Amino acid sequence: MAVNLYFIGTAGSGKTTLTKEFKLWMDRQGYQAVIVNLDPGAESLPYEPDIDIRDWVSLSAVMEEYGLGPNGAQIACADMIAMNALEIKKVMDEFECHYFLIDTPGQMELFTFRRASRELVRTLGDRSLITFLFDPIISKHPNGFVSLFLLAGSSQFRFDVPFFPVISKADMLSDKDIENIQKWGEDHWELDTALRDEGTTETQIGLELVKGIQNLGLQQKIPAISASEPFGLEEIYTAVQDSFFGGDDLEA
Ligand SMILES: Nc1nc2c(ncn2[C@@H]2O[C@H](COP(=O)(O)OP(=O)(O)OP(=O)(O)O)[C@@H](O)[C@H]2O)c(=O)[nH]1
Ligand SMILES: [Mg+2]
Repeated sequence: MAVNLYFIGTAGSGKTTLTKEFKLWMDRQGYQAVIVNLDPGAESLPYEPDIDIRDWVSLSAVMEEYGLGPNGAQIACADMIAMNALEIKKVMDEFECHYFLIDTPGQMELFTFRRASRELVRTLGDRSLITFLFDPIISKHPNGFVSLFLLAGSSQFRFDVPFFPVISKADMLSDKDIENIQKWGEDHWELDTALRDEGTTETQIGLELVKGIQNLGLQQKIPAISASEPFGLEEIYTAVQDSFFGGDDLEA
């Protein structure tokens, strides 16, 4: 049974590029991966999807047919995608592969916060893992990091599947930035101190939120990866293998 590996993150965080590069990485290791595009609004993609949601639901067609603007149409599309879940699953079952790499819509709330998406993830397979991409530019300030951490936490809360955060596009960050973000992810005292040092008017709210993060036990190591260099992609593979196969490698 294949693994369904979803890439989610805020707009422009690098989901599509990572989907493409992770597929190339898997090809190089001799593992079989199939790309599924779940973004009905994608205009051009840097990869050729093996399964493409636009064959069932297209944003531009929904806008035209129902006279909706782009946001209203995205919401309609999210529900239509879920209604087509069994059909999509049937097509996925025709492929023999180790992983399905699933690229998700730019506006992540359409995927993450729609009830239909939870059903979709369930229908598409029993072995699912979500990789949450932390945008590097937002993450490098304590304030932005707390906001993204909470977004990651609330996404995790929406799906009952293993969840694996990564700092994406880490080639855009200095070693010091990466070190800071990783410290904040693992140690709430470090984050607390960084927020106080940043000293914005929202510091008090941030400190309360950090307490929440601590109480929920959300702290964890956040590996730094880059799709363009590329580096760190094997960390995602290792997380998947640890979650589902006790850390054993796939048979190439
Ligand atoms: N430096 C750098 N740039 C990257 C990397 N990955 C993606 N990008 C760039 O970031 C921009 C957004 O990348 P996408 O892969 O389209 O991001 P996305 O999350 O799929 O975007 P939406 O679907 O529109 O939300 C593009 O200009 C990419 O070339 C990376 O690892 N490093
Ligand atoms: Mg994209």
